[in-house]
Amino acid sequence: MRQVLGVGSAPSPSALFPRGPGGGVEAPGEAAAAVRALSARLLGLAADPSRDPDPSVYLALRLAGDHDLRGEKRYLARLQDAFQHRYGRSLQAALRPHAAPHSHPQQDAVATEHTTRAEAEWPETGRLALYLLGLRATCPPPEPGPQRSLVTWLKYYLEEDWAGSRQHGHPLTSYYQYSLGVLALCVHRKRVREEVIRRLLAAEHHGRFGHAGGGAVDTEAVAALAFACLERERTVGARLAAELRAAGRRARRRMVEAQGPDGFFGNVYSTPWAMQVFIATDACRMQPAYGRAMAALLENLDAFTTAATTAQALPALHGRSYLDIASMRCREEPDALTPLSPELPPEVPGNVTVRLVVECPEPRCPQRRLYDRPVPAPAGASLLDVLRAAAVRGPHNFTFDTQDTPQGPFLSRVLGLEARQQKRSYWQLLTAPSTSLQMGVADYRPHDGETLILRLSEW
Ligand code: B12
Repeated sequence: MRQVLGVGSAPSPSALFPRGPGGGVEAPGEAAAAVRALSARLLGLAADPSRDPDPSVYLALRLAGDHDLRGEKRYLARLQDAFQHRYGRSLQAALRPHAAPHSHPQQDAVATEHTTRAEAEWPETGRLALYLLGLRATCPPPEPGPQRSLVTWLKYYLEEDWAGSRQHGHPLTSYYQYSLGVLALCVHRKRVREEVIRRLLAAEHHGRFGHAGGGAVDTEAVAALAFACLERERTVGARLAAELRAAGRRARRRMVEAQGPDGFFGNVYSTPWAMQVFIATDACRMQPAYGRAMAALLENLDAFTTAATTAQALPALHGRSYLDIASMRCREEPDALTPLSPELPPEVPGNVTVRLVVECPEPRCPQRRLYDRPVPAPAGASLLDVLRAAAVRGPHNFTFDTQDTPQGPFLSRVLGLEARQQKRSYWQLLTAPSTSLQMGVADYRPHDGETLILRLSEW
């Protein structure tokens, strides 16, 4: 045992895994062992130096029941390296005209003459918010000095997002990132402007969290966590606090109504976020839907194969929410977790043939269907392998590009057509006739005879 940060006393297994009326929950001992193994696998992924450090991974390690304190320290150092390099400079210096390479010229009258918003740096509200949440979960707490400039940057990004939402009807990033920004400032006990909060309340009220790529439950849940934090930290007046409480209640009600027969709130990946809302608002024991969701999650732990999805699932599986970070104290914690190496997918003999279709709607593409070919690939291949196979196959000239993100490779360009964040277009992945995939290109493994559609969509 060493001095680290703890979140009150560890919840008992029966509190973590309550039995819903649907029953079917594993014995708490078995479930706890499975969750511990998932934490050990994430630790194994975190130890791989070829992966960029991701603040969500650090948060999941910090919110777990058991730790590898030296491993966590190493991971924090890698994170600090990445973020301090980027945000170590003061915002004022970066806003000075021509303060290239990472200036925010749109904020400066002189610079605006020379630079359009499209050229300017895009806010990183979500990533910075997650990093600040991670720093708050560190023990002993890091120096306050550098943190101040990070908070200033986050406030600035949130203002950019807020201004964007007034101008375009949605934040420049997304309501998911906007909510993370509000949550992180709240956990750091920094005041958030009432208008910024009200924008999020209005989006909740008017049901603006959904988009074609799914993710509505995830966004709704992060917003509800932000509301719960603001209310709990008492940084807002009584009237706003009452509105936030009501919004939180509505969000929980919608989640319960949206729970499918499979027990998930949305899908398997959004369910842990929704569960965090019940944990943060102390509503788990009262709510049979929570027990059903936990049971469903425990039965589907093998869905969590990537570091990003595992990191998002673990806090709820440990009975914790991001709000717990606000009340963390340095205390003794177990230090016996050892990393598990990631399992390689089993080799499958034989071949499959997948039909690959590329669609781009009018008016951008009068032709609509740009590609439609069978592509042979080894059995067990990922969609990314299929795209690679199509690209080397000629003579039909299939081309594509991906961008690395913490969630894995994001398909950004197909047949020379680029999806643009600023225009809110993206290459949607579907299986015929029209089911949107719940995984990215690197993780989805198509079966023989399946038709996969890459469709340029808007969200
Ligand atoms: C907003 C969002 C989107 C937006 C992102 C654009 C934007 N500018 O914000 C759009 C609509 C484009 C999108 C697309 C997709 N998404 Co999405 N998305 C989200 C959401 C709600 C928030 C992501 C975020 O902002 N995170 C915070 C920032 C700080 O973290 P980040 O990692 O830097 O975020 C970037 C990447 O994650 C990337 N991204 C977003 N989604 C996905 C999905 C994959 C597979 C990859 C590799 C990258 C990626 O865009 C983010 C913003 O730049 C998450 C919810 C969640 N629980 O994470 C789902 C989520 C990540 N998406 C998901 C999915 C399945 C997809 C799609 C594959 C859907 C589809 N069938 O086409 C596509 C990606 C296809 C492709 N071209 O490769 C799943 C991933 C599950 C998994 N197994 O990994 C999630 C978890 C939703 C869910 N509950 O199912 N998404």
